[in-house]
Amino acid sequence: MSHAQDAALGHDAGHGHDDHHDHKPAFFQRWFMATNHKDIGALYLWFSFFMLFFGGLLALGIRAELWQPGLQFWKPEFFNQLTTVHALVMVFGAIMPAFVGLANIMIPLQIGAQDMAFARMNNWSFWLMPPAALLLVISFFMPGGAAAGGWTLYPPLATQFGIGMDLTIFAVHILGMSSIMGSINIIVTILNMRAPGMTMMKLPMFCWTWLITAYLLIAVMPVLAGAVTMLLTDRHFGTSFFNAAGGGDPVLFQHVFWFFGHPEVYIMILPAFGVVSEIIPAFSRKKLFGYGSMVYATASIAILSFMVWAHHMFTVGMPVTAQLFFMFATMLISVPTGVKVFNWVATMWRGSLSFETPMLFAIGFVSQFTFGGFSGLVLAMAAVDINLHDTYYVVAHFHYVLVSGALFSIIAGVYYWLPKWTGRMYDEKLGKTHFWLSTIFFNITFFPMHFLGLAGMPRRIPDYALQFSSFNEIASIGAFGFGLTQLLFLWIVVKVTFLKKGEPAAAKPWDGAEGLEWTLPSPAPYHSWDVPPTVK
Ligand code: HEM
Ligand SMILES: [Cu+2]
Repeated sequence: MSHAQDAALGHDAGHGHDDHHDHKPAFFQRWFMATNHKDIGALYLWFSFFMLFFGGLLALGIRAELWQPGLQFWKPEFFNQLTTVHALVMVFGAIMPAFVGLANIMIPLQIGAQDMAFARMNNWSFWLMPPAALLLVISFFMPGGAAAGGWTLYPPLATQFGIGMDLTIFAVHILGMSSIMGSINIIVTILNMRAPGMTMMKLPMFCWTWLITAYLLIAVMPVLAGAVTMLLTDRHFGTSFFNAAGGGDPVLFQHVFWFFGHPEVYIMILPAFGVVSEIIPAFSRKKLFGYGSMVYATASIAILSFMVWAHHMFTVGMPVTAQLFFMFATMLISVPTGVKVFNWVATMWRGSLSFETPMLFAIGFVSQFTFGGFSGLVLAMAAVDINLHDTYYVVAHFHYVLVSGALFSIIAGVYYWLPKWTGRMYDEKLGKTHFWLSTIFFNITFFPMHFLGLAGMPRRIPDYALQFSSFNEIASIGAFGFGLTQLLFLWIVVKVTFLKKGEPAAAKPWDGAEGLEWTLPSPAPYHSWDVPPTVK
């Protein structure tokens, strides 16, 4: 049958896709010149998986050193490089690209579009990432080593550091370009390429959260680019933005950085909200409670995130009125966040719940992310933060948000949509084992850090006083357990993706799932929607 005939007749989701119809480009074209949204999404996801393991290895380097007081493995300056590159790799290499990968695969499937709006730019967005990652990795081998000022790159250290800092600045520029192009693609796709009948208020929650996130990215990535460019000119071109000796001010850097940095943490959590808002209704067999309020809450969080940056700077010596403003503005974010948590719980309320792996990770997300939110609320209180600033309490707080928050939701999304991507069901027993081991080891790693912080252990140090020993030992055991557990995840994914083991998946493997993506066969055909669906 010719393409024209096929299109004229239309074809329903049930009929088989013969090779001629579903033809894919040859290997090199397919993977190195990719324009297909699902292929690019897969590249993003595998890239981020690889970076997760690399960043994880660096974290284990940190936890190995902190196993005991005293210096065991690393020189202090190398320890600082480990924390810095671990964080940069996790934030820019693992979490953000994983969400972009999910967006690439799922947004066209969910809105009934054939592909992303700018398919070739999409290829460029992806292929900027590996060279940027390479810059971060090779910076370890430069004289002076990799950047060591923490992921915040604060001056004066960042202006005085060796050439590794220049490579880091370059990497940040490239990653920012990639993010902005990816965001433009997502915004244009969602606004212009929805299937007939899909009004904005029928948009799946995952698309809504990504649309809002994309605007955040476009707003703040240039701010980060500006901050690191000013660092670069201070370092090499005789300016003194941040150099007190030349009339500059290091605190200016903190303002510019955190005007980017705080929204950045919402960039890593809003898409997570979207993923769990898809999964919880599916496994509760109910519609998402309060869809409209979820949309408005997400938008409110995004807007408020621009007004709270100085809660990272309570200790720089700001006027008490400014402290009060930033304290209350920060606390205000708990209102829309509370709306979201309430709605997830209300969705589960009296639902017919079942606890397959995606649901376990989604519930793990809601409970532990909420816990991380509460410790954030504690830090929002200026008077308390002055005591807890730069202690392990902060490290505990942000890992509850980033690991049991962002990372758990990504894992939940991978399990939820894996049957749609591969056409096979993953091993449910192994999936559940993965969930329980991850949850247990995660809490063993990061829960004791609250106590360490409250007792005064500073962050970013390779050595500590004797009284912190036992909790550090527990945290290190947990970290190695968590790392090993993720190898199980790798195995589960490899099994269905490459070894093609597992039951064939139905078009809609989860009976409570809703959305256009489930009307396509599993695996989804190479060209997503030859005939646009109509949404009633
Ligand atoms: C998966 C997502 C993760 C993200 C996004 C993430 C992010 C971060 C960030 C932003 C920092 C701050 C570094 C700095 O202050 O300069 C950091 C530090 C750290 N992370 Fe992670 N991390 C992740 C996973 C892990 C895991 C699984 C472990 C377990 C071993 C871990 C252990 C640490 C440690 C020990 C520090 C050092 C804290 C310090 O003293 O500054 N991280 N991470
Ligand atoms: Cu913040």
